[in-house]
Amino acid sequence: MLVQVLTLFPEMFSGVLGASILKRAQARGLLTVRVIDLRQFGIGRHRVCDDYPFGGGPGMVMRVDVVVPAVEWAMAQSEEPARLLWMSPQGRLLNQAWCRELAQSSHLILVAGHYEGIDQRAFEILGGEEVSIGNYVLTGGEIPAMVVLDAVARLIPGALGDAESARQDSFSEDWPLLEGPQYTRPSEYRGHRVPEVLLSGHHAKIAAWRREAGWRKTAMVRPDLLSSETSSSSPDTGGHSVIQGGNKE
Ligand code: 9D3
Repeated sequence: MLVQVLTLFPEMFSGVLGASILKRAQARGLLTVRVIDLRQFGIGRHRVCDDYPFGGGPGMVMRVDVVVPAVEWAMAQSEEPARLLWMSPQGRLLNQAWCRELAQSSHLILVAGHYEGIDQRAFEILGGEEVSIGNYVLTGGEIPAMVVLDAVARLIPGALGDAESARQDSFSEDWPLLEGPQYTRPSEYRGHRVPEVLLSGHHAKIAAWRREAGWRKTAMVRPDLLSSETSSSSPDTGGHSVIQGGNKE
C-alpha cells in the first residue's frame, strides 16, 4: 500500500513512522509512506499556502491553487487510482469498519489541513471523503492523518506480529465490547492481589470471568456499545448514532 500524506508540517510524522508497527510494515515492504510538504506547491518566492477567508472571519484558509496541484501531483505518482481522504472536523467519524475498508486500498492520499481549513473548491474539483477522528478540536489534520495511517496499517495482512494477528482473528465485529482488566507478574504488589480465578488455570472459568468483567466495564463506560442501534457496527449510520444522539464522547 502506498500512502501519501500532504501536510504543511512534514516533520510531525517522523517519530510515528519510525516506530512500532508502521516502521515494521514499511520495513517488510507492505507499506510505503511518502510525506509531501505542501509548501513545495506554495505560491511565489515565499511559497504562500494560505490566505484570508472571503467573507471575513478568524484564521486563514489553505489555497485551492496550492492544494489541488499538490493532490494531482500525488495522484500521478501511482498507476493505481488513489482514495482521497481529507482530514477535517466536518468529516464523517472514523470507525473500525471504515479502516478495514481503507486497508483494502492500494493507494491512499491523506490531506492534512491546517489553519481553519481548505478552500471548498478543492473538494469540488477533486472529490474524495472527509474524515474526522472525533468531537474535539485539534490544531490541524496531521494527528488525524497519523491516526488513520496507524489504524489502517495494522490491518494490512502481515503488518502485525503473529500473536497480535491471532488476537485480531478472534473477533470479527466492527468493534468489540470493552475488555476487563489485565494482569501480569507479580501476583501480589503492595497488597493488591490478582483475581484468584486468573491464577486457577481453569480455562472455562477464566473465559467466563473475562466476559463478565468486559461486559461490566462496557456497561459502565460505554453503554452505547451495548445497544445494537447505536453501536459502531451499525451500517446505516456509518458508526455514529443518529437516534439517541449517541457517540458524544
Ligand atoms: C471554530 C470552528 N472550528 C471547526 C470545529 C475550526 C477548526 C478547528 C480545528 C478548523 C480546523 C481545525 C483543525 N482540525 C482538523 O484539521 C481536524 C480534526 C479535528 O480538529 N478534530 C477531529 N478530527 C479532525 S480531522 C482534522
